[in-house]
Amino acid sequence: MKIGITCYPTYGGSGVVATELGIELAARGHQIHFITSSQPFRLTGREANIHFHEVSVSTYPLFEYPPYDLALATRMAEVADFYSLDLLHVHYAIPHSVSALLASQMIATHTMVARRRRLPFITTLHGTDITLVGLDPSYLPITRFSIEQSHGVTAISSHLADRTREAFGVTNEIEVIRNFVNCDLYSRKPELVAQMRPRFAAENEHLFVHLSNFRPVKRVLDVVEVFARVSRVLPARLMLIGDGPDRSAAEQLALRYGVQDRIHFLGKQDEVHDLLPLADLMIMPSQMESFGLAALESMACSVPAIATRVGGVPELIDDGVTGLLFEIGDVDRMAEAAIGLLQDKPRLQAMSAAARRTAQDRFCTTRIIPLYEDYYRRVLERNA
Ligand code: GMT
Repeated sequence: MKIGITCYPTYGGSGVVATELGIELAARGHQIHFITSSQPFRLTGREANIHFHEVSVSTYPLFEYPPYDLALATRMAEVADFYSLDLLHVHYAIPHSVSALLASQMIATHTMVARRRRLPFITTLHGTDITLVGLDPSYLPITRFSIEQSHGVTAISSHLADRTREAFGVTNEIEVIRNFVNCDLYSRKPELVAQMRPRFAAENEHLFVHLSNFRPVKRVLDVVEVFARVSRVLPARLMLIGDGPDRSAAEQLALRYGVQDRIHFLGKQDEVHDLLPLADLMIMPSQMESFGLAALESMACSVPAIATRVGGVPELIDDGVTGLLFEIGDVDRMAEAAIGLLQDKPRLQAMSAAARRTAQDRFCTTRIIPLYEDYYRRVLERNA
């Protein structure tokens, strides 16, 4: 198949999923065209079967807000026409599904009659496009409209599919295809851990990790709260991977607790699969997670997560078996549980192994990518 993929190419779970999906589909022989504002950060640009089309937005003094969504729609239609794409797959509804709808209509009414055809588009919902941004009154009607107009809609968890039906009254069928991880790339390789871990923690120290875009919804301050409490009892270090609006507040809090020297602020990192396996535990205390891709990536590396019981997280983490779940903001219990787990090595080992097994058995690319391929075929058949 020839597939056009659009996503936010910068840091963020939806961009990661879209890029990894494109890479996996290309490896299976599909022709993939990324149509995005810049090259997705996990792409090297050297992958076979992958093409990248940059969307450039020309400015004009009159434009207070350059119309990216229109430039995107135009580029989508051009690429679809030139390369005879079979379908468009957009990740994150706002504004991508609106642009895809326009592109689809442009192709259906092509000025050259012979080139008029159907161009189905699929929208994958990731979370904040529904739970935060999508519910904003200025975006809700158009988000609902573009979801309803999509030829296919997928959501990354049952929770998100339910939320979309409830909050938007969407009647379209929503296919649940959960997030996935490449279990070969994301795995604990003992030689690499032995070589790299000493850079972040001494032998007697426990190592925590957190990975996010440091937006308020991630509650990065709770990560520092938990870590400060654990540090009073056990020798420990923390790797904070990512960057965003709450980074300086996290730095200030670390200073207040006097744990700043025990925290590695690593900023945005491309090779997180090398860093995650170094840790003993991940902390993901989010206010909301429609899935929690960061926790899945860490579980695949045999690192269980201390997380919050929100959104789609319970669909990923089996509380007490593959990780531990808490109420939002309950940093005391999270710290207490982390200390207990780190002091009980056999239990931690069992949980790490169970986390890895879950990633392998339920969320590996080998299991999830065929679900997308099958869904594409069904959408194409329906719209032949
Ligand atoms: O919250 C983020 O990290 C950004 C956001 C995005 O769309 O980039 O993430 C959402 O999509 C991820 C990938 O599907 C999910 O794993 C996250 O749970 C989801 N975030 C929220 O629902 C807050």
